[in-house]
Amino acid sequence: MPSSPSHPHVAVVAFPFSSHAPKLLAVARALATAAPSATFSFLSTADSLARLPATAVVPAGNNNLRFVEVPTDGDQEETWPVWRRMEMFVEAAEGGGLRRAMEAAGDAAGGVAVSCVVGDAFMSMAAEVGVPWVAVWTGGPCALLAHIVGDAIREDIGDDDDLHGARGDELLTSYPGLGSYRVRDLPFGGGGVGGDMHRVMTMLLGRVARRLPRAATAVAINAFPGLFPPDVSAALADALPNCLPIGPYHLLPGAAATQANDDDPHGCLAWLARRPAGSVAYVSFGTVAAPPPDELRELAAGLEASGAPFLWSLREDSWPLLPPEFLDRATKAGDSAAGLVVAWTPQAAVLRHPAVGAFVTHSGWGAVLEAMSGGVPMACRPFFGDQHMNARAVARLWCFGMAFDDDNDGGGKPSMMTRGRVAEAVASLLAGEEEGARMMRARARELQAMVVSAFEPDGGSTKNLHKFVEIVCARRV
Ligand code: U2F
Repeated sequence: MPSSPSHPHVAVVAFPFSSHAPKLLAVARALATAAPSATFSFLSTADSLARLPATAVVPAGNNNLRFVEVPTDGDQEETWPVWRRMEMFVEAAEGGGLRRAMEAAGDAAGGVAVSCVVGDAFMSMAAEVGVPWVAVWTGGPCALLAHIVGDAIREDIGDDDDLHGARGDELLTSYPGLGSYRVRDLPFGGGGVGGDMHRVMTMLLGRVARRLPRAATAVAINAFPGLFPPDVSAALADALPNCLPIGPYHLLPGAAATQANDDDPHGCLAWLARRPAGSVAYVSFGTVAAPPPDELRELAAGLEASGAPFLWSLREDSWPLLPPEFLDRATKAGDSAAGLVVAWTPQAAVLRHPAVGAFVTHSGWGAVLEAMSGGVPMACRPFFGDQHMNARAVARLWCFGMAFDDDNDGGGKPSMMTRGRVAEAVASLLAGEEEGARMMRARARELQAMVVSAFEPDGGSTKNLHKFVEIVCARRV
C-alpha cells in the first residue's frame, strides 16, 4: 500500500460499546473541522455505526471525514451477551483486526496510509500498530489516575472486596491527585454489572493503565483546564504524556451533530417547553447502569412525592419493573401528567433546557459534563467504575450536587435511593431555600460559565484542541 508521509491520514478508532462511539465521533468531527487538509477515517463496527445519529455520519469539515466498518462475526453479534462481544471484539482487534481495518482505511483513502491512530483508550492495542497512538479517555480523569496506580493501591488496601471494609472512608491522600476521594470511591468494584462484565472491564482497564503512560504520544481527556484543582492537573500531567483537557467533548466544534438534538421522537423538548423554568427533575442512568427493581420503585415513589414534574429516560426493558399505576399516571395522562417516561431523550439538549432544574443520575462522566454544561445541579446514585469518584467530585469538589452514597457518619451505609431521600433531594435541588441548596444551584451556574469560557477563542480547551490537532496531524517522514 503506498503511503504519503506528507499527507496526514488519521484513523479515529472507536470502542463500539455503550456510549463510547458517539464520544469518539465528537472528537473525530472536531479534528476534521480543525484540519481540513488532512484525511480522517472513523473506524467502528457496522452495528455501532448504525446506532449513531443520522446527522453524525455525514461528512464533517471539508468533506474529509469518512466512515470505515471494522468487521466482526455477525452471528455472534446477535446472540452473545455484551461482555462476551467485548471480549471477542478486543481479541480480534489485538489479533490483527485493527491493523487490517487501518489498511482498509488506507485503501479507501486512495492508498494514503494511516499516519496516526486516535483511539479510544480501551483500544490500547493501537500502541502496537506501528504509527503514533493518541489516546482518548472518555471517563472521569481521576479514575484514570486511580487505574494507573491501581496495583500500588491494591497492595496497600487489599483486593476489590476490601474497598468497603474498615478503611473504606479513608482519604487517598498518599496518592497524587486522589486526596479528595475515599477508598470506597475507587473505580475497581463491579457494582452490579455482573461478574463477567466486571472481569472484562478489569482486563481492559489493566491494559489501559499499563500502556497509556508508556506508549501513547498524547492523551485527550474529557475536561477543561481549571476544572480540577492544581494537584490533580499536576498528577495527570505527571502520569500521562501530553495530557490535554480538550472537553467537554460534546461541545467541541463540529460535535453537535453527534447528539441528534432534532431526533426527539418522544417530544421531550416540546414537553419541557410547556414547563416553568427550573421546575423539572430529569432522570437518567446512562447506557449501562440499571438500578435494582426495589430501588426503581423507590425512585418512582420519590419522584411523585417530590411534587415536581419529571422527565425520565428509562430503557424499556425496565418499564415492567415500575408500579403499573405509576406508568399510567406518568405516561397516559398526556400533558396533565406529572411526568414523562421515555426510552431515550436528546440528553445534552434536555440538560440545556431552561425548564430542567435537577438531574438524578448514575454520574457517568458524560452525564456530569452535560449537567455542568447545562448549569443543572445533580443528585448522584453511582453504581460502578468511575461513577463513585464522579459523584464524590460533584458533591465535595465542585459542590454542585449531592450523592446518595455520601455517608456523613462514616458507617458505610448503602448508597440506595429511598423515596424519602429522592423526594428530599429533588425538592432541595429544584427550589430548596436552605444555604446548601442555594449554593449548589449557584455553583452549577458558575461551572456552566467556566465551560463557556473554555471554548472561547483563547479559552483553555480551544488552545488544547490546537495542540491536539498539531500532534495528531504532525508530518512524520
Ligand atoms: C459509561 O457511561 P454511560 O454511557 O452509562 O454514561 P455517560 O458517560 O453519562 O454517557 C451516556 C451518554 O448517553 C447519552 C448522554 C451521554 O452522552 O447524553 N444519553 C442520551 O443522549 N439520551 C439518553 O436518554 C440517555 C443517555 C460508564 F457507565 C460510565 O461510568 C463512564 O463514565 C462512561 C465513560 O464513557 O461510560
